[in-house]
Amino acid sequence: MFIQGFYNAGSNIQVSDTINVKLRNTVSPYAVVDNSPAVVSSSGIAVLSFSIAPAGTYYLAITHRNSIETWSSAGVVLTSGSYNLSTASTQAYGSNLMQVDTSPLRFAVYGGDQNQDGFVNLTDVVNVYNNASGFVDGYKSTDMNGDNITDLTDVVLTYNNSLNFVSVKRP
Ligand SMILES: [Ca+2]
Ligand SMILES: [Ca+2]
Ligand SMILES: [Ca+2]
Repeated sequence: MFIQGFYNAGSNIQVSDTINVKLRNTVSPYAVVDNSPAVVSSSGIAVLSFSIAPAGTYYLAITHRNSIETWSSAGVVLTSGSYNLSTASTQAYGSNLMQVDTSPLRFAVYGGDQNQDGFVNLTDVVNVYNNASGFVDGYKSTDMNGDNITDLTDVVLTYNNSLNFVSVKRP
């Protein structure tokens, strides 16, 4: 998987960061069965470890500090070994991925959800803008491209996604 602002289409790699993946039942209310924190690498690989969930089929629900929560398009057989969220937008529920590269063709989870409420909207834009005004540095939820600085670049990404009403899509 790749993260919108963290991905560089020129170098074909991304800034590595921490994510979290929940296993959720495939029937309503899609209860959380297990959970795995992980680090997604610069090449988009995250190794997950689930010790609680029995064998079965589950949705994957992926979160990241400032990305839109993104679900797999359908249930995934837990023992299948891997799931690729980067090859097509349809890999995510509701096709909720954006294309970030043409060569190779790659899709990423949307950034911009600074406050992790499932929507990219004016609240996120204002929060990012406030930190950008102060040139806040370090590991922050307002840093949308992972360069450890919150500045206008991060505001623009958030603003653009808010214009497109980017939000969580889930069953
Ligand atoms: Ca490229
Ligand atoms: Ca938000
Ligand atoms: Ca930044």
